[in-house]
Amino acid sequence: MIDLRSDTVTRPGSEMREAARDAEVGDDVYGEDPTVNELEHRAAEVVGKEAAMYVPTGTMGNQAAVRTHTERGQEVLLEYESHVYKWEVGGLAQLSSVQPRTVDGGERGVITPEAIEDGYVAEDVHRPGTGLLCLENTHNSKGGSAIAPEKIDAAAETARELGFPTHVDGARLMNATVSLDVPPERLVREVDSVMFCLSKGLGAPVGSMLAGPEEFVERARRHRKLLGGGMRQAGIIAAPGLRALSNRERLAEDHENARRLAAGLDGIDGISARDPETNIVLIDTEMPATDFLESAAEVDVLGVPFDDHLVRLCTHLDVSRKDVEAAIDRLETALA
Ligand code: TLP
Repeated sequence: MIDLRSDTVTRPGSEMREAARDAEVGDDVYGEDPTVNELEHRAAEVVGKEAAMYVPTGTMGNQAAVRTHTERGQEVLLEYESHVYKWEVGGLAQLSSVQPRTVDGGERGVITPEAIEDGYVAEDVHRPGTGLLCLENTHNSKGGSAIAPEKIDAAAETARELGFPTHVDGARLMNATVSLDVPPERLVREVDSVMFCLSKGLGAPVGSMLAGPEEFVERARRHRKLLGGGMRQAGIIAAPGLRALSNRERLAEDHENARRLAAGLDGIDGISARDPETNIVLIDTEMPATDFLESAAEVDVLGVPFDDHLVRLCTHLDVSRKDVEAAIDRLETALA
């Protein structure tokens, strides 16, 4: 089976399993798990923020960030296909009682200063006020577009001038840094907080980090507890996370494989592949996406539907160049 559904499907290798087995642990709700503490320290360094907090999922990291940044009833500005808005079970409403105001970020999901100024709502006796700007990098629904630091800076600076903070959903931030050849701390220099996942292309079995100023992270810890994310001997899962932090450079391989996959598939009748910037390949299909995926599954290739005629394929740690070549051949045969 060549599983291209997501970069979340990777399985921990023996090094990660050994790290989990040998991890020093303590009760993390008391702040006493040395492995979690080390991971939080290292993660904060990687993104150039004062502090970081370990969370079990990216969703929890984003939702804890929204809850920590906002007050009930405020508006949150974000892209209409962003994960925080589209794929987190309406968490904005359910968990933070905020209302989203969506912005069209175009083909690559970039939110411009003009869009922020347009979407901004000043608080008064009638209006709730804008409490937060959320950006996404790479942008999943837009095919893993890697958004340049200048664009992130411009958005965050506009938000700051208007008086509200910026959070980056950087589930695949490390893919963006590798693709743009910019260090992670530069990419999030002007934003207030960032969430990034260890469990996607970096290959950890579980876990994400939420980073920002010390005071913000301390308040976010209360919301993590509220959301059920206060874990105990979490060093067992944080240890593979520490290993995952060293997997950043190898993401270039996934990007290279994605480019090869797109080029190979683009020649096939009935489908066209968009040029990938990172590890996500979007395929436009003449037939319904679900029919395409059924034919693909018959030849042991898996992907996910992103729209009626749009399929997403993801390269990752467990997909080799040989797998990519095999996927191209098999799909060509299946569609013939
Ligand atoms: N995305 C998953 C699905 O939920 C769609 C995937 O397979 O891509 N932000 C972004 C940009 C994400 O893509 C995801 C996961 C998350 C946040 C949430 O992370 P988890 O799954 O750890 O809650």
